[in-house]
Amino acid sequence: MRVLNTVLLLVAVPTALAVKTQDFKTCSQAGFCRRGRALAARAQENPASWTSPYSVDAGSLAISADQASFTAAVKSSLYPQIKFGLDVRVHDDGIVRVRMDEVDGLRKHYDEAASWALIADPTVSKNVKWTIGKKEVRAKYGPKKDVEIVVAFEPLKVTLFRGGKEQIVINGRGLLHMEHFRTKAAEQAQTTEEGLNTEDAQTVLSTNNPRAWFEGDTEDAYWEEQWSSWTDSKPKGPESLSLDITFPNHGHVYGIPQHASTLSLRTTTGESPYYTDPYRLYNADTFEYLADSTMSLYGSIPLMHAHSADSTVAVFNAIGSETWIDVSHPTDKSTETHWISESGILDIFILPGPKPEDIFEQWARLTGASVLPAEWSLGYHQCRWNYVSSDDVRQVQKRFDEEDIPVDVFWLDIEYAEEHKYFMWDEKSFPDPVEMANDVSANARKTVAIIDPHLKRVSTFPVYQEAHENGYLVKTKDSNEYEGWCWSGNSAWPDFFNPASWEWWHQLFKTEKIEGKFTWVDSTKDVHIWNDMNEPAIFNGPEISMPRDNIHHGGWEHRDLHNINGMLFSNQTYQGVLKRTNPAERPFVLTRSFYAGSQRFGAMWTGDNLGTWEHMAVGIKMVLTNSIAGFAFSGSDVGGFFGNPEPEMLTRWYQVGIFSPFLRAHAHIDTKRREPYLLDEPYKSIIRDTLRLRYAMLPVWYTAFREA
Ligand code: NBV
Repeated sequence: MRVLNTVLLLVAVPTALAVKTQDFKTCSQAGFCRRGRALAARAQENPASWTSPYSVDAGSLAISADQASFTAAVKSSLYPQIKFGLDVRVHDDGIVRVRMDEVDGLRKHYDEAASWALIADPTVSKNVKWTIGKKEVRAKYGPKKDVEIVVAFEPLKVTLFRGGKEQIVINGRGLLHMEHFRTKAAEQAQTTEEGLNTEDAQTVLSTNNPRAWFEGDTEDAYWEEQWSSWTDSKPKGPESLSLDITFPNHGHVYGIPQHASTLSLRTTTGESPYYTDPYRLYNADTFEYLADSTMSLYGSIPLMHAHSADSTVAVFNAIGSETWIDVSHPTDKSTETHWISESGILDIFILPGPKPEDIFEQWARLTGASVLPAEWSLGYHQCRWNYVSSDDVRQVQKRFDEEDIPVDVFWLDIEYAEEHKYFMWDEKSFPDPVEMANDVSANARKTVAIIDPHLKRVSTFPVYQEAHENGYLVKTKDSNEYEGWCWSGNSAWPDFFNPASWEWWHQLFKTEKIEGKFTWVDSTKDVHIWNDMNEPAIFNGPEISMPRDNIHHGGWEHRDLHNINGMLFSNQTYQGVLKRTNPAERPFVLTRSFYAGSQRFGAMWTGDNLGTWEHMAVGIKMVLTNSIAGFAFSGSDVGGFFGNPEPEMLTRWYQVGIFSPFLRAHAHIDTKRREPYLLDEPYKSIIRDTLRLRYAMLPVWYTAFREA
């Protein structure tokens, strides 16, 4: 079978197809990741002498009036003048939130990631009492009072116990480091004081420097960073966050989608690592991605489950910037992880479990449950890039009916839109979009059309024009409207971090005329939406995305919130579609990019896979991993996006696809048509039966979603 598969693979996909790895960074090409890994290496070289410089100032500890939380000052022995504040609280369902931020710093670390992910401000438990000891503060809680959270003062260490057994340990390995804001000048003066010649001061901290053992002896990519042909200006200087999280009694960790990798996460460090780079979270358009890799893909959910036979716990690291996660297994029954993020505050949620189903409940209470899909959206979706005209759509629908193959939804990719100005139909090929949608609806089916975030910068495109006039677009570091290159040519991107833009976006989806405003009168309430390229994907940007020093609402840099960007786009699309009907009908929105909380707004798919057996297989693991991270409404392109699958592979792919929550066949513009009715027997009938099995099981799917 293996040999056969390889032969089929060669037939199906030319070998040249593979992600352009040179377009994406490895850890060693990202300054903050190098610094984080170097810190871990120094700790490992000096296990006896290594201690975390961070400690809690016991005298400052203040327990809240309701007893449920406490705050305390934290300091680093390396920078006694820099202040940090710690805030620890237990929610009423037992989740522990640990926050730490720099206090009165030169600038502010991005602290809004959790506010986008969470459904509400969690209520704090009334049944927790902290006991302050000499060396630590602790609280026992839970229905059996067998859960205990202990915050040790020196060095700072947070441990969750259950039944006296360690579950989660934060900073047990002393890798916690929140780089404080500094100025180049202050750094120079400081270094000079310590006896260095001024010429070297900017780049060399010297091995005599008491801080060098911890921070390293060079200012590695502190103030500017070159990569490929791009320069990242880094006006705020170093601000990364390094954090070790250990599960001393859990041999398996899961989650942190999205990667094309195994379900149980593999070792990335140590003697014989399976991977050499950490798992990366940096939403990017990694088309033709590898089928076994830690490379980042289109979405990021920084939630990790740790599992053993008798306990499941989880951590959510609420961070919006690029994050790398090293995983190692010192023994079969324990796991060490090291999280390295470019910017942001420490904002960790500890989910105590103890069973997997408890974690799902705790996660849903925190970030929301999966949206309850309209039942039709659990049926079969037929897509390709592109159905080229309204008559093409009608013809495809007719062929499905003639062959009695069940289908519920017909999709339109970017070529429906004139010059890729989304919402605007290409009048030559789609002269009658409303009639076309109605012809689909006449058979109780739906249409899905794509709306991407790149807005063509021409005054004849009202959507761009309105965004431009209202100042809703992302800015460059010099406060100009950012211009990038995408399908629509020279384009701009809406900034949904600006709440003022939301109403404007919602109104675009209205199907009735509103005087003086653009609304989508050329659509119907049965046209639902596909959001693609929302990482955002930008052809001429670094790593096919947006420059990190671009500026969003509130003055935040793109680097701070990059991984959250895609979720805001599908969220606002969902709200717009929801509002266009009264009483509201459930919207269907598919998104490629996502973050923690995206499950509230629709479905996701695993992006541009290849038509290979490896991709068919890894798609299953990716969909399951997404479910583990609370985003159940997920699927992979059936048939593979790139390549022309042989009939057997395509048939097998349908057999796999009907067991994923979201079921859509899709194909690249350069592929041959492959709608199931085009196949010869026995394949056509096998696929028909396969799809009918899916439909026979719809009540099971619908009920499972209700329960989720
Ligand atoms: O819109 C065209 C494609 C789409 O078909 C695909 O599903 C997306 O993942 N899109 C990416 C743009 C670029 C494809 C090379």
